[in-house]
Amino acid sequence: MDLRDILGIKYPIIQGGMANIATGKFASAISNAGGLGLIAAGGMTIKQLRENIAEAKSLTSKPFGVNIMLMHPNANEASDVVIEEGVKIVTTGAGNPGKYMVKWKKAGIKVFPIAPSVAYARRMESHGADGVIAEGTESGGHVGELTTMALVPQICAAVKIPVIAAGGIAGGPQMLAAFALGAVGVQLGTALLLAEECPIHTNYKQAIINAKDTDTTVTGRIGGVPVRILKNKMAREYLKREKEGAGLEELENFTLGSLHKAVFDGDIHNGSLMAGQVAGQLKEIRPAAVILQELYVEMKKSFDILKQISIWNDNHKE
Ligand code: TUI
Repeated sequence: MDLRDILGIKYPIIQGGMANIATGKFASAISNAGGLGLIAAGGMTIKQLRENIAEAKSLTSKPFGVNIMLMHPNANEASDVVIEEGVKIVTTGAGNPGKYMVKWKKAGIKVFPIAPSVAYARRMESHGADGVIAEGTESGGHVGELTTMALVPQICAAVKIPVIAAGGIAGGPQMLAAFALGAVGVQLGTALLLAEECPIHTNYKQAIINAKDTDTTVTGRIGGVPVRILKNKMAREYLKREKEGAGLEELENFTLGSLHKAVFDGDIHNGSLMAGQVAGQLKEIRPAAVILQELYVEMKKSFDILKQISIWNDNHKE
């Protein structure tokens, strides 16, 4: 079960969905760099989704896919568009894609739902998913409860299909750890926000570069949808409203509008700067091809270093 063979890609790395960010141009840059690029249907109209798929087809001959954000109102229509446009790979997030699985499998689409728990991963396997993406709460954006460290091995033990690890992965040691936990590949989101090709506002990229390890927080754990973002004025305002008992709809509208402000206007104070806990370790804007290649090389180096530590020495004296 080598993800590179399953997907026809150079590195066992897939791009996170990233609604409002991952265009056809960006996805094709990731695919051309040797990973699996994904167009995020969330945040696009159906017309834009078709246009972005057409653009990706024109910009890469490598495999790419579409991520469908199931909480988005366009999800139903998007589930047909991927079939009509001959998309070969679909990942899903933020909900249960069960009702689409039969038609996707009939169309020959490989489906990788994002799973925040063991029960959900099992359900996806029984629906015929080709693999699951076990996404820990270290991730940016909409998150579950469990950490990658706890979630990945438990899902690996529960299902026979390939498991891809996500959340908290941006460097070689973390990618190596994902394989140690039983994953066959990794999904990167935050690390790819700093790709030269990533179309977010430069202020958003700079805010990630400036962030330290403790600079993310999760809004929506009490009254809304849990979303990990960089701490700023907007995050403080959201958490205050949430504590005061604001309703789900008010909070959701507040977040969605704010993502737009961050991505397009570069408003780092009022925008929702979705980012994972690895933001603190990211310091450079680099081409996607360099990010992916260096991650892969760094993972192999980490393995060599790991093999040299004395813990493997059975003759070690107490
Ligand atoms: O979906 C994500 N990450 C996202 S989506 C997003 S856009 C957004 N904007 C504002 C509010 C909310 C979302 C930004 N980041 N990751 C995958 C993910 N899926 N995380 C958690 C889940 C999930 C949660 C529950 C998957 C399935 C699920 O199942 C519920 C059920 O129906 O059983």
